[in-house]
Amino acid sequence: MTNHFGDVTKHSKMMIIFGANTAVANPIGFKHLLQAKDRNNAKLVVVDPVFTKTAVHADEYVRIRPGTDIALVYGMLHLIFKNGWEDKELIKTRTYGVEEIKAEAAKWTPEVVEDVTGVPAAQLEKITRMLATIKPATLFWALGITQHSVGSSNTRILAILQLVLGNIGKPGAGTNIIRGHDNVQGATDMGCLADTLPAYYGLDDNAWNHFSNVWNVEREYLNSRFYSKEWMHEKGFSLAKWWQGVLHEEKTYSNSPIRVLWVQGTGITSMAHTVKIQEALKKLDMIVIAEPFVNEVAVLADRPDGIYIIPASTQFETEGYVTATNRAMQWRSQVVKPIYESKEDQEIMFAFAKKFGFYKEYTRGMKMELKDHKLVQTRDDSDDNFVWPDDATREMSNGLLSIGLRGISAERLRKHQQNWEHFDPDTQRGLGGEVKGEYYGLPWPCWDKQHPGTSIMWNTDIPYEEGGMGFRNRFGLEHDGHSQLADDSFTPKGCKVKGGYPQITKENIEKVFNIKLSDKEKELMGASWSTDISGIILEKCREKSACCLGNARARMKVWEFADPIPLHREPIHSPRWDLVKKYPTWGDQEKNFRVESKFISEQQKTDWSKEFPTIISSMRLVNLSGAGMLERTSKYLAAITPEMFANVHPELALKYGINDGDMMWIHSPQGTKIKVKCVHNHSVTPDRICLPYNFAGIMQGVDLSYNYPEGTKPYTIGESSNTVTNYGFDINTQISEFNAGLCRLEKA
Ligand SMILES: Nc1nc2c(c(=O)[nH]1)N[C@H]1C(S)=C(S)[C@@H](COP(=O)(O)OP(=O)(O)OC[C@H]3O[C@@H](n4cnc5c(=O)[nH]c(N)nc54)[C@H](O)[C@@H]3O)O[C@H]1N2
Ligand SMILES: Nc1nc2c(c(=O)[nH]1)N[C@H]1C(S)=C(S)[C@@H](COP(=O)(O)OP(=O)(O)OC[C@H]3O[C@@H](n4cnc5c(=O)[nH]c(N)nc54)[C@H](O)[C@@H]3O)O[C@H]1N2
Ligand SMILES: [Mo]
Repeated sequence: MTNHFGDVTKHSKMMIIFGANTAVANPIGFKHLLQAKDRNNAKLVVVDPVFTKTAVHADEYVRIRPGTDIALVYGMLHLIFKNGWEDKELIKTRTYGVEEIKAEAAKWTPEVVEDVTGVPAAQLEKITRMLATIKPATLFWALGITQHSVGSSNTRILAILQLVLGNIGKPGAGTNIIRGHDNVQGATDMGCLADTLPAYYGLDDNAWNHFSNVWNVEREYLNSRFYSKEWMHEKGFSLAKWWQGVLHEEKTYSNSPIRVLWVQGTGITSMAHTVKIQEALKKLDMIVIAEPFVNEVAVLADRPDGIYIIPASTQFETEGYVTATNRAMQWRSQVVKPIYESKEDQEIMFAFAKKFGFYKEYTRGMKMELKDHKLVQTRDDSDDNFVWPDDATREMSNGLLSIGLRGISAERLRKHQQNWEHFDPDTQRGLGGEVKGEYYGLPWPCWDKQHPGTSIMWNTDIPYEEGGMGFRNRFGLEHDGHSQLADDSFTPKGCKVKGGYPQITKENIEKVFNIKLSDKEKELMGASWSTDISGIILEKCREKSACCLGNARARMKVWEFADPIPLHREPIHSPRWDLVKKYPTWGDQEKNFRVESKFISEQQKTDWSKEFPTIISSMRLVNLSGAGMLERTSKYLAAITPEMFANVHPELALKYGINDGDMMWIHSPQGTKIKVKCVHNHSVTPDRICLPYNFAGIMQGVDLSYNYPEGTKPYTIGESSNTVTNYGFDINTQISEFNAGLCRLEKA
């Protein structure tokens, strides 16, 4: 999120949601949108293929065909440029690449958009006028946007839309991506990703060297943890296709198949292709599950041995901070000590590290402190020489400069927890006492210990010391002969460097800031702001009221991507064969993370829609979460949705002779099937169905009840919708195409 929910309540006059069912998935967050309607008379537009509980509250509901948002947004941009509604000043002085966007938008007349997306031309005109003329306007998105083969292009076109309209860096505006799980923002920040080290540092030598410093372990030692040094720079297997690392059916880049799976905090049946997952689970030598609950991985595996379940305690039994959807950190206290024989997650990991002989190196980062601009080890390597979670929080502050965590500490975050009542709920600013002027939870970037946190990203109307910043300069100073820095006419408020300037490095700091470094400073300073552990660069930035990220142009064109500007491409399995030819997907990817990924060969193999005429997409249930194992063990939550089902328009269902409440088979193009209850429902049109993904325990009609250890079977089990999720992955992130695929119904 660039902004936050309180800001929406206070400032937004216009809200547009693409592909999020916030009323169900974030009921508390959604309350803020309803308040904005009440308090600011804000208008709400909801773009969704399904008439959801969120859409019920919309002033305008836009029913879009799944996977066609890029076409719709180009249609909006077409009208924006035609009517001169764009923010000309911002575009001219602070962005790059608009000409290509304009050229693409010119092709998307309302008639073409209507044909591709199903959205009537008159409605396109209406919502574009609303978004372009009511200010400030904020934009939300979630999984309806990301879970597509074009997911990353989808997210980019929405950011471009807000840039073109000047709805960025301002109260009530922004691009607000609503995150999912509790602390999912924190999990990605901490590096639970297959392609980066913590805080998005990447995997190159600079990144490894940085962490070798932060953790005080020799670079050689880090190298030695890998089969060979080259593997340090390779992306890992992603959660979406890890099973290919076991099965090696598609081309796979690893020197041996995966033999052991360690699962800690994911339900597995929540991932696409559960039949493949099941095959992989059977083939592994060993599976370890560290969980408060049994987790249906153990059930799906359908194997007599080689499964170990380690009892992990829940979040109520541990202490530390989590990061919310708006980048704010919340300190949480331990409510009870871990019960029975369960252990906190970090204790399980410490035990693992001890067993495998790297405990000393694993915990040393927590013993490092900054003294006179130098990171020094202040306690020896003996076992219990650190305080959890305080020292872990300091380790993050020492090292995770790329997202601006230098300003955080256990002490500061605890203070926020203890002073809730002193924060304004709308602006999230501390009104008095110890937290005066700070933003609740120190939303990152929180550059240094005096910084209040960044409430609204890219806000240039407030000075750096109050959370202001210009756009980041990250991709060089020039591209195709065009400067990537902001125009000289534009200076963020209070900044002592006039006009555009680059991100701050040791090499350019003297010139950009017009200062002279002492020899000592030169000796201590790291190469750039993100690796300068000494913090001297950040000190100089504070003196100049200048953000270390620079003052640059937001680029609309990502020249190193397969599509430098977002382009509409039909889903891998599209219901429109005529459009597949016109808007084909990408060529097959020989190496995507560690496996090949099929695109065009799968899309154009055959007209899939002949045999599989119905679109399939996902939804969430308010009573169940994720793979659902946790809530389905609650009698009361389970009773709300006692069995797995799919919403089907009566007209479609009756075509197959399926009555309301009948069981039916759903068949997928890859030859898998699930048996679920048919619920006649008018939220969907006759060309599409939607189904929850929160069930497991039945596979292709086979009840796996016998696999649950005694007394652990939840109150309800059912087919996992991911058994029929279609093949298809985003080209950059490898997220599965959960939200656009095809299927065929059959009466059971
Ligand atoms: N009760 C409950 N709450 C949850 C969760 C849960 O499992 N249960 N999960 C949490 C998690 S992990 C997450 S990530 C969030 C997710 O939160 P949301 O993304 O809001 O949840 P979904 O229900 O998947 O909503 C996605 C919407 O996108 C629509 N959609 C599908 N395809 C398209 C498309 O091509 N274009 C557009 N414009 N829309 C499309 C779908 O119809 C659906 O209404 O929810 C979180 N909250
Ligand atoms: N078809 C379809 N599939 C989807 C989606 C969709 O929309 N449609 N959404 C996708 C999205 S956005 C997400 S985020 C995933 C979610 O899917 P999962 O990541 O599988 O989500 P959960 O079921 O919440 O799994 C979390 C597991 O962690 C356990 N757990 C809870 N607390 C703790 C703890 O403190 N420690 C440990 N060790 N374990 C704990 C829970 O018991 C649970 O089994 O599903 C994805 N899959
Ligand atoms: Mo999620």
